[in-house]
Parts: sequence; C-alpha cells; structure tokens
Amino acid sequence: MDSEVTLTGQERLADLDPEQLHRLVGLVAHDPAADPFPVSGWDAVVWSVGNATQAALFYQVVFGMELVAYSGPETGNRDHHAYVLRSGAVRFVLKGGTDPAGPLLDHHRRHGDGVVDIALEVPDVDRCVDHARAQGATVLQEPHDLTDEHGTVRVAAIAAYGDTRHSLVDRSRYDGPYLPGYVERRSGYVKPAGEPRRLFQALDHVVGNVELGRMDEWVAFYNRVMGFTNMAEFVGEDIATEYSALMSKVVANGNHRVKFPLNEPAPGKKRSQIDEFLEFYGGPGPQHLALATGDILATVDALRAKGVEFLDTPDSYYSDPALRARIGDVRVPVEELRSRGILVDRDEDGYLLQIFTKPIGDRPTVFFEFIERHGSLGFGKGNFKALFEAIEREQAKRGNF
Ligand code: TYF
Ligand code: FE
Repeated sequence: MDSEVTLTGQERLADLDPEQLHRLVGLVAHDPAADPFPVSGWDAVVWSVGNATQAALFYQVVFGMELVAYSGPETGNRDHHAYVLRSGAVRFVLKGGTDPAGPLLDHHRRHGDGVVDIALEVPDVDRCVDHARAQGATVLQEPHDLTDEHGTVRVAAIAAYGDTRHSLVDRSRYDGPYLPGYVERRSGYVKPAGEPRRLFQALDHVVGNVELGRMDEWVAFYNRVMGFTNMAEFVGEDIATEYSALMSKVVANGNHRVKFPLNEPAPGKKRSQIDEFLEFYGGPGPQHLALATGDILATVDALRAKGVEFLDTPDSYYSDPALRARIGDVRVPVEELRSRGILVDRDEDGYLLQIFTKPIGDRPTVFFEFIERHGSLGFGKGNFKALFEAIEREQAKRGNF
C-alpha cells in the first residue's frame, strides 16, 4: 500500500483506514500535484426523490444507513427537505421538493427518483474549475464559500451527462455534519439485534447511461476536463449480442477511488436495457451505484430479509462446469453463492463477488449493485451475459420487445 493514498475527510469520519479502502475498492498510488484536476474521492451522492421523508426511512431501515444531518422548513429552507445518511464512507443526500414551482420538483417530474449530483471531494475547487472551463466544460456554479459556526466549505459545480452535475467540494476547513444550512440530526431508529453494523462501507463506482453514439464524447469529457484515465476494462462489440446490446467504457480518477463506467445502447434484436433507461429517465443519467461490502453474504441475507429484490440468477449459471474453472478458488463454497444468487468473476488480479437489485423506484431506471472485491479491479465482465439475460427477463415482464 502506497503512502500517497491518503484518507479524505469523510473517510476519516467513517473510521475506514487506507488498507480497508484499498481492499474494498482497489486504490492505486497517485501524485495529485501532477494532476490538472485532482480528485480525492466521493463527497456525496445527491438524490431527487418523490418523498424524501419516507425515503430517509427506507435507507435507514432497509439499507442500514445512519441519519446524520437535515435541512428543511424547520431550519429555514422552504424549498425542500434534505436528509443526509451515512454508511461507512458513503454519503447519500435525499432531497424532496416542497415548492411546486421549484427546480427540484421540475427535475423529479422529468426524471423520477434518481441521482442529480455526483459530488466529488477535491483539494482545490478553484484550480479544478479553471481547468474545466479552459477545457470547455459548463460551469453551473462558480466557486464560492459557504460558512457557518463549523467553518467554511468551498463549492462549485460543473455539468455532466444529461441533467447530472458534479459538485466539487473542499470541506477541509469544515467540521459540521454536512454543509452550512444543515443541522445535525439523528433518528430514533434502532437496528435489530444481530444485524451487521453496516451493510456497505464504500461507494465503488457510479455508472452513467448516455445516448447512442455519445459514449466516446463522455469518455473524452472525463479525460480532458477532469483528467480521468481509461481503465483496462473495455467492452466493445463483444456485449452487443442478441442479448442486451450495449457498449461500455470505464474512466477513473488518479487514485481510482472514483470510477465511472459509461454505457451507450447498441443495436440488437430487442430494445437495449439502455434504451429503456433513456426512455423512462427522460435522457441520460446515473444507472447504477455499486456499493462495496466486506461481507456480501451477510449483506444480501440482511437485505433479502427486509424484502429487497435482486435479479435472479438461473441455476445453470452455477451448474455450468466451466464456472469452477473460470473462477478458481473463492472464499466460500459455490453453494453459498448459488443460494443467494451472487455472481463471481475472476481476472488476472483476483476475483470479485457481485449482485444487482431490481430497479429501486417506480420507473425502470436506477438500481444498486453490491460488490465484494478480492483483488480484481474489474467490473464483472465474465458475468455480463448472465446479468444482461436477467435484466432482459425483467424487461420482458414490463412488456419490452
Ligand atoms: O458496472 C459495470 O460495468 C457492471 C456491469 O447495464 C454492468 O456492473 C454493466 C452495464 C449494465 C449493468 C451492469
Ligand atoms: Fe457495476
């Protein structure tokens, strides 16, 4: 483990040490001084939801997250309710509009529940914005300070695909619960005895779906504007099969803490799952968030016990004689994976275990992946076919041809 991998503010707060993070999400050494747009990690995933007050309970009770901060009418914010939840290094902010004419409810009318902002922690907001502007990015919010009794946060925002944005946040001079305007808030919810302390510890990657023919433009955007590099995982025509046709490329920031796979639909026999997303989301947007766990068996058991539905994996996936040869030795017997529907993939660096939920909202758009990495830096390429067939079975139930 290289000493250049440093912990960001939110990770310190979460008691995750660099070794743990390295194991969970696969970090690499990186020199921020030589980076035109240094990114230290994720700051928050900001959601627009139809009912933040209820969604906040879902993420506490079902996903085991902890309520830490709040902003709303009672704190002088008449536009929306916002609940800040944590699980390890993961921070979600759930926003639900109260003002019928406000921009938040406009966003929700168009896109439904989804991610509006993938906020990133950066050591120097102004330097990032100067570079982004010089490279032609749209600056949605100029760098500015937000200050309260806990200190100062410097923030700016740039536009990404669709209506998605990246806030750039420097909270190194701040020790409040989230941002000025938010108050600390806990809840009375008590976890059942025996439930793991956390069901996930870190955000591994966030996937963006973009329109046909636009993937390379967005890869170039992350290369040029944000200094991200292309990861080895590259899928060209090989997943444009008779199954869900799509193309996918992955970009990552310098230390690989932040990884963005980007998908575009490809012509196939049936309508691509990406086309379905674009139609129901009303344009490009974040498709899935991969949450890293150190014990995917316990995570899946806890989530299933609370009614979370995962894509099902046919028995043939596990009885395929090629599977054991492909995956080699993994930490648990295949039977333990089969009974839970967990997928496994191996590459030259190691292996990973992964599972996907069904879409979490009313529209067939955003969903979650849970991932347990054992050295592999990939995304489960060996599972794409089985995974896309499972997605297509769900699409067929919704009437996709
Ligand atoms: O992030 C990934 O690339 C994997 C596989 O529509 C994947 O989780 C890729 C595309 C997709 C669903 C999953
Ligand atoms: Fe993924």
